[in-house]
Amino acid sequence: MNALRRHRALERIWGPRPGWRGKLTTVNNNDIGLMFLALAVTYFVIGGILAMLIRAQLATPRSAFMGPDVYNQVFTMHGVIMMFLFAIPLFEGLTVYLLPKMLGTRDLAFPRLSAFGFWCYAFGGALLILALLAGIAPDGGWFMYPPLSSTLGSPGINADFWLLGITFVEISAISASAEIVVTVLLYRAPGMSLDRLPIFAWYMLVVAMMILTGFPPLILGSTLLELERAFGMPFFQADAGGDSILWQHLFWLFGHPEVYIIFLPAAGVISTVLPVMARTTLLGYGWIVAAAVSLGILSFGIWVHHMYATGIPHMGLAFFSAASTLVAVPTGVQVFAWIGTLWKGRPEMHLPMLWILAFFATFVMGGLTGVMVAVVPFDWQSHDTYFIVAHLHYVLVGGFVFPMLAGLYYWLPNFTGRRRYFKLGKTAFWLVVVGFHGTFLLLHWAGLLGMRRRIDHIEPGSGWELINLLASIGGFVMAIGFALVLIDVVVNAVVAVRGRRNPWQAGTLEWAMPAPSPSYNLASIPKVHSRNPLHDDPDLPVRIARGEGYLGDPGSGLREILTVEIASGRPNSLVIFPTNSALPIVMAFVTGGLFVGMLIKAYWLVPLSLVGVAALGIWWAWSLGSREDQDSRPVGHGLVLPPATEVERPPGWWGSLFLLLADGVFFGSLLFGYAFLWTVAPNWPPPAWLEPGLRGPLLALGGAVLALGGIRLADRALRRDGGPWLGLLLSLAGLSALGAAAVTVLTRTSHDAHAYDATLWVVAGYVVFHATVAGLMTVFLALRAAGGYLSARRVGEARVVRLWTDYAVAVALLGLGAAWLPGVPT
Ligand code: HEM
Ligand SMILES: [Cu+2]
Repeated sequence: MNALRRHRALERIWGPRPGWRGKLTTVNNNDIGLMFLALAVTYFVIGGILAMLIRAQLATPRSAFMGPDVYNQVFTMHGVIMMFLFAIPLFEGLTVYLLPKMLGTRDLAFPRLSAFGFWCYAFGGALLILALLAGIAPDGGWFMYPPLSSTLGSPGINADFWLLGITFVEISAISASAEIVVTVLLYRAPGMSLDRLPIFAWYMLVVAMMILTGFPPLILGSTLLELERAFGMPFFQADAGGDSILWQHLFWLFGHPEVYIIFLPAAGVISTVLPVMARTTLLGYGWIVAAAVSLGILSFGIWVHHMYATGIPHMGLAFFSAASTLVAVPTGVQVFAWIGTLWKGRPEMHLPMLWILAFFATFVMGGLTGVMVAVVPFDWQSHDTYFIVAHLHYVLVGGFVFPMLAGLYYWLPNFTGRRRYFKLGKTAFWLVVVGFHGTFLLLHWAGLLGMRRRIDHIEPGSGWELINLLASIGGFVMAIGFALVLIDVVVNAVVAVRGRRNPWQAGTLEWAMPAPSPSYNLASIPKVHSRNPLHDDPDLPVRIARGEGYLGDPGSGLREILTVEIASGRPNSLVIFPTNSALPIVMAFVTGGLFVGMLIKAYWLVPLSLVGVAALGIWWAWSLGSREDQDSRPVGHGLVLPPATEVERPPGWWGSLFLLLADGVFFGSLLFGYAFLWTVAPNWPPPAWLEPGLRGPLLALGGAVLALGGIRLADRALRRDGGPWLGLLLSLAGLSALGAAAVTVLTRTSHDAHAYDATLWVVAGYVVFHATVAGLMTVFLALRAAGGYLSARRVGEARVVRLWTDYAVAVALLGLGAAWLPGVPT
């Protein structure tokens, strides 16, 4: 088969359906990645316009341009859009598009999940934009502190848009992250061991793990606040046993890691682009990986530095201040590795390199002011002034936007297959950089002079007028610069001047395919021997196109892809991917019903949507798998691999594992909240603890034994080719008992009397929910067994259900134990 016929055959297998329906049903990583990127850039433009409105308002004293109501919505939405709808999704889009290419594979691990994530993002974002246009957008600042955001401070619907819209968007971040982790671990070109991973993939792995562990506290916080607003469950109200500081803990448990979740992808771009621009290899690969991993871990320990002004005990202040300064160490390791790389090479001043230099200058300054505010007395002085606003923009714009622009100009030839013909880029660069420093360097000073953030006008005679005028002019210069970048990209993408395939002579695999890349990415999968496969063998792209790697024969007509062993990169199994489908968009739409139902207080819509999501989920899962054992199949080069449906731990098991990790962090945060209120909240404990009695604990213990034993019995029977019926029945009975045990808690407390009762309600509700999910999965497994989808070799699905059952049992015992224990002595 020649290269062109292979191309046509593969495109038919992997490509989207034609026309606009193709866009709605595609699950291909190239389409989804580009859609993510386009939407994120759109949000950047919207957020930027809001920033210009802010600067216009503050350019002159007592400006009547916007009233306080509108101003509050504008700065809140600016922060919200930039943090949640621009930065994270832009990184997701870049990863979804590039990661499979870099890893030498054909798509991400769960294509339908990526599509689902994208649509959740699109719908959730649309909700917020609608609110903005209707003038009912959130106005309590991007971190939404209660009581400003409680029904007391925000009686309208505004705050609900934040809580619901953002949670919806976060679902997409969590699903994308589970998928990124599994892709990096399992889906790579054979031979790509962990120490040969492209450095970008390492960063993506760390960031995805951070999202999985960092976002759940925020989702929990939003859930609790929304429950308080909708049903009067008083988690954050001091007079009913709650504590508004709990919100701050949950928010910053997310918020601080978020800073690194935004910075690390940018650092990944720099570690990828810098060596190529310097015509050398990256210095200290191992050190950089270690630094990224330790930054990921360290950043979770220091959320309290955002709360110095809330009356934290002195010991705590000292500890968190020291820990915050410690972060400078791994950051320093990275910066020195980059400087060393520059030193070692012969840097060429192309546009990506210019943006990297702008990043260096800006980010180092942002880092220095960061060390300043990590010092407690200084923070007390500068808290909530423009010094902080300036610091955070140095870090966010310098540490994220500039590196992403470096990446944009670096990968543009790869995205479009074109050469840059119009060269507006350099002018744009200078406008942005000069405008940026003109704005924010000055604003540090305004902050030191005492200008508070979030004020809607400045008074004449305050001494801040000139600074603000100059800062606003700088802001508009920067805006013109960004507009020029956009124009530059668009005209260069449209004007057809074909470029060379690998203009920078990079060594990583994303340059080994035609540009723009075909839907299947690689015509055949190469074997990898080093970190820079294209430097080992410059002919590799041609040989890949000729089908000389693995899976070069599209004869089966199926979407075939390889998995590898995690550490060694040895080929492990053959996976058949699902095809395009409307399921993800429909499911995202039905999920949206849940949020809209809460928003417009049409509560009947909520259970209805839940049932819909469950039904669609079952349909989704049902369409996978196979009804008969399959033989191992040749994949080329004499290699024969078993199908993934017949390995012990299929990709779906790994996916579940990481989703459960996020779920476990959510639950852990819930228990943290319970313990926190218990130890510090006023009016706590309430007069009476819940006494467990005998019925509840017996139900819980008996249920746990039955569920754990039953699912194992079923597993054993399956492996002997027997019927799993008895085991599944026992497990189902056990899960029902667990659910019933949790219901005894619900019936003995009233949800809105006191924060204590409200917390127990959430804990018990969580247990009921997970027992139900595991129960549904057990029923599903029984139906699959009856339908002939399981056998002694096809045990993967049973393993997945066992994982979820074990999790449900564990959280039931922990959660109910925590609820009952204080009542035991009474
Ligand atoms: C494009 C140039 C930008 C300009 C001129 C700008 C301007 C501003 C200004 C003046 C404020 C203060 C509002 C106030 O306190 O009343 C602000 C707040 C903020 N900005 Fe930006 N910004 C820009 C880009 C960004 C980017 C790229 C991000 C994040 C990735 C970002 C994130 C934030 C956040 C989180 C806040 C705090 C909002 C709040 O207090 O609730 N900004 N911005
Ligand atoms: Cu922080």
